[in-house]
Amino acid sequence: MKEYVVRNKAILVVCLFTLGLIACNKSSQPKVSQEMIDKLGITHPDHLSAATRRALSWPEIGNEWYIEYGEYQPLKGDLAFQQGVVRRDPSAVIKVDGKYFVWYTKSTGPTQGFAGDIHKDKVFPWDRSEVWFATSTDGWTWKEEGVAIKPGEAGSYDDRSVFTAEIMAYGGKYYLCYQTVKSPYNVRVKEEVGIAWADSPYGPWHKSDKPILSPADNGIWMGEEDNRFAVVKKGDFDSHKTHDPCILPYKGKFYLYYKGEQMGEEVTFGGRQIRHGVAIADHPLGPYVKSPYNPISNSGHEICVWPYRGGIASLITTDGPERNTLQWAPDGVNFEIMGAIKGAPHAIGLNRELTSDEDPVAIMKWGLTHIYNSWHEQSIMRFDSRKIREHKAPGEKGNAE
Ligand code: AAL
Repeated sequence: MKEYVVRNKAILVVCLFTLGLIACNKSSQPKVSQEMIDKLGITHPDHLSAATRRALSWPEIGNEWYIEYGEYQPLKGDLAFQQGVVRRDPSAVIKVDGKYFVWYTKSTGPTQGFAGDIHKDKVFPWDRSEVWFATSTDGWTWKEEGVAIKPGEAGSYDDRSVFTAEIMAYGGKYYLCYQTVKSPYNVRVKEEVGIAWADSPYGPWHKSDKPILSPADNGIWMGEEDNRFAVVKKGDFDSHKTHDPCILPYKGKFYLYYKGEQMGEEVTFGGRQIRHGVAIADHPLGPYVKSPYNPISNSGHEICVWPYRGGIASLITTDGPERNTLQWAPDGVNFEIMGAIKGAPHAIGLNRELTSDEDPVAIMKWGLTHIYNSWHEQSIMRFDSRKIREHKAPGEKGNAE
């Protein structure tokens, strides 16, 4: 009798184990509808590859976030390429009283790097720069209007260079945020964000007397040599530099999106270790408080964000495993990949007039970008894009849509 009970117990255990395995297997096997089997062309629904499992977990198979950029076109008038001049990092384009406005980094003279005398030289194309602005009636021919923001007095936080500006028109006022560097511009210098405001896009601009955003202060350099890769502790994703600021009014607050650079930066996934963060304020001028969810991207470079359907969309370029994707965060913080692109213009200045809740990428129809003509000269160009609608041989009938 005892033996019988033991044997039965053993059988029961084996049965439960087997059932468990089947249940486990079943639960990790996504339920596949006949419609999906047909749409995705799955041959054996009981043998799903890792790629097919991923495809089945996509929220929906759509095409609306997919675009292709055309060849960049040179601008005309004062923003056409000019020898010996750097014009780069265009802000968003905004329209005021029938005229387009853009702000950008401007500097002149050769870029000498860090090998010489950093107290005299221009170390980067954006060193010893000012923020200038231009206007246009058609977005092609531009008139340079003059300087908007100059570096501050010696000793101030922005005494060396001001650059990479973004514009926000809000409540009848204009806000320019931009990167700042304090002298001397060495490799380890920490870069901050400044802001200025005006009643008219023509200025005059009032600058804040202190930065509105600074790098996290929790990395530790190793040694005294001016070397940004040598660290005892790397610190937060933005422990070295806060770059590419862009403020959007959002949910009754102001969201300052930015790119972080980290002390002891590594090369990962074939690119620089670059991630984005956001800092939030109740007033356009701050104080801005960094989100506890930072970093909010694992890839990217220059910030390119726009409102879409109650959330914020973001173009992620250049660095990290998710480069060349379009992402969307319904809450402005938690971004998911919505689409991928073959390649993207750098440092995009979005045409805010094209913002649409109907079409997530309408804003990409045209805008501004920059190219490197050389290390010493850069110029602003115009980009355009189109949706990928069909793939047909010449003369082929039918429509994929
Ligand atoms: C750009 C931007 C910032 C950097 C430099 C000028 O790509 O990320 O603006 O500081 O390069």
